[in-house]
Amino acid sequence: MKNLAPAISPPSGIGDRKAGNQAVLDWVHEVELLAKPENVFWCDGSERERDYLLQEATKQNVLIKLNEKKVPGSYLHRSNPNDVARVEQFTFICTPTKEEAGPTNNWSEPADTYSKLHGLLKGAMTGRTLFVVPYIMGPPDSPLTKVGFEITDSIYVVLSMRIMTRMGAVAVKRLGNDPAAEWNRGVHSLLDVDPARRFICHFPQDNTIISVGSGYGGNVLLSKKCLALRIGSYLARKQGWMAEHMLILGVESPEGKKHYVAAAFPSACGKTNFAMLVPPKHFARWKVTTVGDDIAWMQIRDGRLFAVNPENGYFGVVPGTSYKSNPNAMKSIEHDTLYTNVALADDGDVWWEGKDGPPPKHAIDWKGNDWAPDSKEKAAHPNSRFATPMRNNPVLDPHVEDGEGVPISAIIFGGRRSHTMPLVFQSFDWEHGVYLGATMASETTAAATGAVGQVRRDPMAMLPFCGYNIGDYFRHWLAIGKRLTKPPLIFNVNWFRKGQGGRFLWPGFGDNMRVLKWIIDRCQGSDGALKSPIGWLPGLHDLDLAELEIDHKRIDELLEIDHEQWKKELAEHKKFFDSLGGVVPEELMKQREEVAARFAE
Ligand code: GTP
Ligand code: SPV
Ligand code: MN
Repeated sequence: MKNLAPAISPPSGIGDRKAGNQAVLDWVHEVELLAKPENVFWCDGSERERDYLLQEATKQNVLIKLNEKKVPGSYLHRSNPNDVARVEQFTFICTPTKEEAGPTNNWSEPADTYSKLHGLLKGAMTGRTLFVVPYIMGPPDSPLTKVGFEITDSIYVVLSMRIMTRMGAVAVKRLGNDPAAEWNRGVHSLLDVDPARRFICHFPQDNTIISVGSGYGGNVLLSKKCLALRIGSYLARKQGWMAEHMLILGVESPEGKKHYVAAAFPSACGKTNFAMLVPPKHFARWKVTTVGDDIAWMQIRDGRLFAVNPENGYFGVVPGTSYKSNPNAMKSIEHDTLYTNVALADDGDVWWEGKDGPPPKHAIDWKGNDWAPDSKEKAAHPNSRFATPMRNNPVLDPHVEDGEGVPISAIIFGGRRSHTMPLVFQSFDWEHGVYLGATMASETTAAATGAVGQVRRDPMAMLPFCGYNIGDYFRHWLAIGKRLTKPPLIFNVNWFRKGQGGRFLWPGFGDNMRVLKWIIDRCQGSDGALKSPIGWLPGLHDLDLAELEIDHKRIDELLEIDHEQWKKELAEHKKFFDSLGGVVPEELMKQREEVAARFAE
């Protein structure tokens, strides 16, 4: 077996024991006794430590240094070809009862699961280094911020966590010495990267995550989907806040009026792109800024929702990213970026499908094989990713570090739907908006292993990330609404509707500004909307389509509500609710009947 992570012996002053909290020290010691690493390395987040780890990772061929002139400070990692995306079938919520995990999660009994995982971790780090990564999720002074410690035997995970979280001394300081302080325990081991021994397990009651057998993204950066969403959503319900799979963006009008919106789209459905949107020429005096591109933690203050981005970097989809589609992402990933599973050009630059310019004549593909433009295989994996610090983003919002968060004017749901769903519509009220979120669906993507392009219900884009019973999650949304005196307006969008011939009807990307503008108009009290059975829709003249070459027929198609298709859609909503086995709140069942009744009017 290939040695996945040989032990390293850092020079003195690097990797020394740092955490003062006895509870953390005891836990690390326990894992150490179990996994039997060659040595233990405490990360402090310093530049010296980064330089040392990069040097080691390159030496071990875990990372390849890219051309310093073309992509300064950047590296390429290739994951095992059997390990390129999240694995929902191997992801478990381990609550005392199956009911607590609910009908949408894989459940596994906690005691049995601990025992199985401890068996797998026994001696698993022999000859390897055990890294302890202290980190916080959220701005350092935010009341929402959470402390986590991730133990890992992957140097790639450590270097990714440096980008994706606020890592090192800041976390040790925030935790303090109180043995009863709340902090998340995360244990990750590559084992031998065998799908048969790949388990991503969450123990919400213990604030614990154990992930084994994978080295890829959302499976192993335990801060992200595991803590910030699955454990986060569990804590959020208990503590009265919200943890959501949402981007957060700021949008400022030429008059200087600024709004923030949060949007939940499923994986690989456009969050990063929307969060970094560059308005078209006609909107040149509008400014869009990014607070977050994947996760929003929201709390109630003065009857309003305020959101923070718990992350410190972006773990974004690479293919399709270009100066045309997302110039701000391109500028962000020009330097100090960790690429996973893209192609390596002969000049040490990176390449992927959809990048600007012609493909290189020869490259090494994501699997490490020779590649040429006429190759049948893709050069970059469809779920290849960049990890880049959010500070690289030229349109980073100035309030991204505000601990109290930014006030949210609108919540947007959306997914990939070839038909049925119009470009945009607005819910009648919060409860109806929760129904839109609860019944949303999307065609599956390469972000998770399994078939691609199949419509599945994905409530609030949280199907793979809700750490407890989805019925209780819906109830939590309804309860939050009751506490809000100035609730955000709720919308639904679909950039992906297709016309005859299977082409996207809407240009998308920067032109999504036109939809955003209507949403902002509505937040400011505009009455430019038409009532329909599914909600408020913009009339043809309510959308600013100036300088867009699109004929009115196409806009009609984009906004069309086809009664036959909606009959099927509503039947699907019923089927979905029924499949959840009685956990869906009465209010949402009633919402469905009301939509059906409006169609019958
Ligand atoms: P995760 O990181 O997996 O949560 O994905 P995400 O929701 O951030 O999606 P992202 O913005 O990375 O976009 C995923 C894919 O959708 C990319 O290939 C984009 O090019 C494509 N995409 C994004 N926005 C649009 C759009 O407005 N129209 C079209 N047609 N494609 C889009
Ligand atoms: C997603 O799948 O929604 C992602 C990528 O953001 S991962 O971090 O791998 O989950
Ligand atoms: Mn995501």
